[in-house]
Amino acid sequence: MINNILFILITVLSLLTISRIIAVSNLIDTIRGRKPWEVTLKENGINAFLCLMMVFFGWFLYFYFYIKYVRGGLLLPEAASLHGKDIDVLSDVSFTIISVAYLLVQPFLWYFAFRYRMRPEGRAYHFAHNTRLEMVWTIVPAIIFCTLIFYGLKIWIKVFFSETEGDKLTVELYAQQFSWTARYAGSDKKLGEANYCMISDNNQLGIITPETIDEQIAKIGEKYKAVLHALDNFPDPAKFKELKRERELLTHQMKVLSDLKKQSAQKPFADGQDDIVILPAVGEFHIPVGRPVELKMRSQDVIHSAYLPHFRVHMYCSPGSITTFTFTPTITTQEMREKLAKEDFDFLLYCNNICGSAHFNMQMKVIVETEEQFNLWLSQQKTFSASRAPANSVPADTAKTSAQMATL
Ligand SMILES: [Cu+2]
Repeated sequence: MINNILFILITVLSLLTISRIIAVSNLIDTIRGRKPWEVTLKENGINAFLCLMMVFFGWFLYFYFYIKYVRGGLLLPEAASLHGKDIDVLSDVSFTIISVAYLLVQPFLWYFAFRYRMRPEGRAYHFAHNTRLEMVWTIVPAIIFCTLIFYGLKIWIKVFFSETEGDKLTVELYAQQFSWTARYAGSDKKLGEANYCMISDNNQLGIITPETIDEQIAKIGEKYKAVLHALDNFPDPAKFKELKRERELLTHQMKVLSDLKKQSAQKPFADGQDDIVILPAVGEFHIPVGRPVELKMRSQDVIHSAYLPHFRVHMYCSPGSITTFTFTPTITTQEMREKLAKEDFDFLLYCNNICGSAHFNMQMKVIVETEEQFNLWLSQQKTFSASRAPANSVPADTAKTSAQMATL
């Protein structure tokens, strides 16, 4: 806070100082009998020389950053997915065209500013327009940009719409402040449905199964009763509003749960029972090499962004919708460790959208391994139903509470 105030103060004082210096120099010009807007030939010469120097300054900056970042390997790491190579070629082509245009065009820009500076012998030639010249500088960049856009579009279509060969693996990535949870479909190869009203301490993803519906109705019913009790016992006015708001939210939640309960009479909600949930505490999720992996992304709270730089995967995770990205890993973690001669190397999943105070630490390891290793790892994980603590016995009045809520 103090730093911010100091920064604002220094900026304001600096601006005031500059405006005073300009006022004083104008005053000196007036005393010397010179108009403030008059520019001498000497000043013009200095400006023109500085313009010429900008050519070398621009080139120096370009090559300095090129050596530091591009040659220094500070850009994207080696691509470890099938489509990653295409993305890299697209990026290299764009970068080359931009570099050539910059290195060739900007010297002309600054040179002309220098060449045609004001001089006593010279008088500017009035040059209104030249149709041929204007057509050239419109059509040439248009062709280059259209080529780049269509080339990019072609790769984008290939990445998002190409038919994935073979049996793809679906993994759900669930983002929340500030961790990732992964979920795999069980032997039925179907991810169970989920709903935010079903989220509880032992069902972080809100997976819907007949058991979780009953358990959640019981839990919310208890909470609702506690809030009603607190409201009936004349809480202090400050808390009254808060309690009323909570009652509203619980009523809504109970209504959603009652609807789910009604739906469960028609459909079994059985897909989620054998799902495998990898909680944030595990810190890593596994995928097989050479097999298409379909990521289905959800968010619990704010907009996050799943970023897997080695696989050239980047996709927003927004609350209320599911986003997907399919890619095929081509290098296992072990192979990459050997390539880089780094025993502790790991592929990482990051959050690439500033989502709060611990955003910087929102990451999870991705272990890429052979199909056999992956199948072995998956077979060692517990299913959703098995991993939950023994369900609390559902109170006898659950059905009654649910029926009461349904009428609200
Ligand atoms: Cu995030």
